[in-house]
Amino acid sequence: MLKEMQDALIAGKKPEVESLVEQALDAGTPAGTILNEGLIPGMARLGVQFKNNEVFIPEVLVAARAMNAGLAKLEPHLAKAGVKPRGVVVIGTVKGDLHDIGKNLVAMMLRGNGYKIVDLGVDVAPERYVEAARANGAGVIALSALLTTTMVQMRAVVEAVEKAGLGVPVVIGGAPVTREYAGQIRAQGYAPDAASAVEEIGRIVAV
Ligand code: B12
Repeated sequence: MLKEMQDALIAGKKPEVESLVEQALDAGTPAGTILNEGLIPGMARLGVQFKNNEVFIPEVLVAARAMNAGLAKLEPHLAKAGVKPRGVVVIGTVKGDLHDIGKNLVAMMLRGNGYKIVDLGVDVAPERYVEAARANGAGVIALSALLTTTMVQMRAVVEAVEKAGLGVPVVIGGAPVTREYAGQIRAQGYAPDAASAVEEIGRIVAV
């Protein structure tokens, strides 16, 4: 069923992805397995095809919609029951960047672990992070970037936060981003995937 889910995802068949996720849940498959062995490998396979020019932006967009719909079905099952509120995280994809699947996944995992999420969406300018963090009393600002050309925007956000004297830690992630880069731009945290994002943010807010 998970292989079928990958194929449906790659083909951008949103209703089929949704129904396969539901079927897998009904059959007792853990939400984490559906995510890590169904949806994410499907997106990874599509990524290879995209890189090799076997599929193009329209197909990838349709697949991304199917992915987000599948994630939405999984969300209640990824959430842990009875977790206490653990603070506010302002999250968004940086300016110039429209990739939102990884950001949505991180937001979802954080929500499932008791954080209140203020999701600013994609293409978010530095000052909007600052405003939202201030307005919502955020404990962390989380930034996503998927392009080598937009990851430089992360530095602009760190600088805007410093300039505003907010004192809110910034955590970054996304495929081209590394811990080393986080150090270079004075971001306080980095994580390579959504599960470690929860750990990293937990570590930072506990300090
Ligand atoms: C889907 C996709 C698109 C879709 C996005 C749809 C959407 N709603 O998101 C569309 C079609 C719009 C798109 C467009 C483009 N894309 Co694109 N896209 C992808 C693709 C295939 C998958 C990305 C994805 O969703 N992965 C799945 C998620 C789950 O993984 P993830 O995002 O990495 O997130 C995980 C971690 O990184 C981390 N994480 C992510 N964010 C955060 C944040 C925090 C705080 C933390 C802690 C962790 C964290 O946790 C996540 C979960 O584990 C990748 C290929 C790839 N292999 O990554 C190319 C890719 C990212 N795109 C690429 C390119 C070049 C483009 C375009 C420039 C193409 C063009 N010529 O126009 C445009 C740019 C548009 C723009 N301005 O943003 C390149 C980037 C190359 C580079 N290094 O700069 C890639 C790598 C493809 C390639 N090999 O060429 N793309």
